[in-house]
Amino acid sequence: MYRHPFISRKIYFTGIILLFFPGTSETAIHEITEYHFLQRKIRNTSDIYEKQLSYFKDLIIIASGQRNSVSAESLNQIIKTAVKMKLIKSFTLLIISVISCISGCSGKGKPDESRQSEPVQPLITDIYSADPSAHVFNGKIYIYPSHDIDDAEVSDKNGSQYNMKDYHVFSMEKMGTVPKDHGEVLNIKDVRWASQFMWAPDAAFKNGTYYFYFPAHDKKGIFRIGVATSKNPEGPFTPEPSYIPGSFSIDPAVFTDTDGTSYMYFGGLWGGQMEKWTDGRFDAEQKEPYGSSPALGPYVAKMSDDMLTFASKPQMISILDQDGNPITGSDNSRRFFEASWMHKYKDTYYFSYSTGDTHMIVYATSDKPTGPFTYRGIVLLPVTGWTNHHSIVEFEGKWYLFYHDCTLSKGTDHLRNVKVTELFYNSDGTIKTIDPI
Ligand code: FUB
Repeated sequence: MYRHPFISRKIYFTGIILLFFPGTSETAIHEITEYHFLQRKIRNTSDIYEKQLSYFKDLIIIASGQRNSVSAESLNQIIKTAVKMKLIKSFTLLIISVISCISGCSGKGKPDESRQSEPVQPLITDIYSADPSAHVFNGKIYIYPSHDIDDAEVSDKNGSQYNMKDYHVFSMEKMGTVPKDHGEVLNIKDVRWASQFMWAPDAAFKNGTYYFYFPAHDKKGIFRIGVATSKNPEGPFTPEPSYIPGSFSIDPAVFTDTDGTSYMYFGGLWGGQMEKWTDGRFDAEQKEPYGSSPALGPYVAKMSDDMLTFASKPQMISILDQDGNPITGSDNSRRFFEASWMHKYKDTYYFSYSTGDTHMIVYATSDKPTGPFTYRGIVLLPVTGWTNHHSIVEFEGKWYLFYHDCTLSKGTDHLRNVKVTELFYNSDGTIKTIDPI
């Protein structure tokens, strides 16, 4: 391709982006050019295919987020076609640009995205906080987040840098007010069975008691899920002497259906260890399926009436594509990774989750709480930081997405802050994708 000798590569590249994306913001241009140059750097490494594929997906997400013109389904179609055609090298941006432009210019883009007009500010600022599980109890919003700390001796793919040791609870009387920090409600030193890593928690209410669910490593370094109780939603919580029998992995989310039955959804790959469990046995060497094999998890179990144990053996939930085929292990932009959440909207069950290494919150729906679920689209595009984790709650007639990013720490992955933004549905029940800018 001809390039004027006096124009630097970055300016030249920026020019191409602006040509195809006239409205693209400075930040997006920066991100896209960074990805472009990163891709050039990795060209000589041995796992070039994997890296380029993941680069390609990220690039499409950024481009579509900016253009508001490519739906979730077409994203996956583009990825599949590009992979088949091996078009994942030098012309990626051009391809994306042309597809996005044609789709946008012809007005075929779906009105399924809600763009924030200005950046959402961190909601909790007195401590670092993440993985917010929000619930409405007694007419107030209660937030049960992880409490991030800067105690990272090691930083690795298994998330050893997320070395959290306690939990705080927050409440808000009204949306738009500063959440009240109720202080520490549970500390790892008071949990007999746990050794480290107090990750994403959740809470539930039944028969006059509040239940606080949390994952942590047991003394053997295996993730289990514990429960602690209180008479008040703001805690403090008293832990049970042992973890929930039969529990494993991370990110519990407890949903109580309109008939009063409660279910726990849970699981997470890599550091979350879900792939290491087969038939109730832990095997440290097990890896998640790749290629065309169905992806793993999440798991669901019915809770007993006292909410302290599972009333049924955890079952793996199926997440299917629009044709009824299971989402596959290599479909990284749609397969389950971690961060389960369940909510019900107009009699439909919405299971939402993080795609992990593609950094999105996506969702699938069903007419039953245990599935099978059909993949429907993206709830939240990637935020600043590696992890993406959320909850969805209705409060005073509006729906809200609680999530986190790394704004306060200026991008440190394990020092996150909770945010909230309104969530909207389309008339067909699909969720408008949120672009966090
Ligand atoms: O906060 C630790 C872990 O990071 C959570 O359990 C995951 O969902 C991810 O957000």
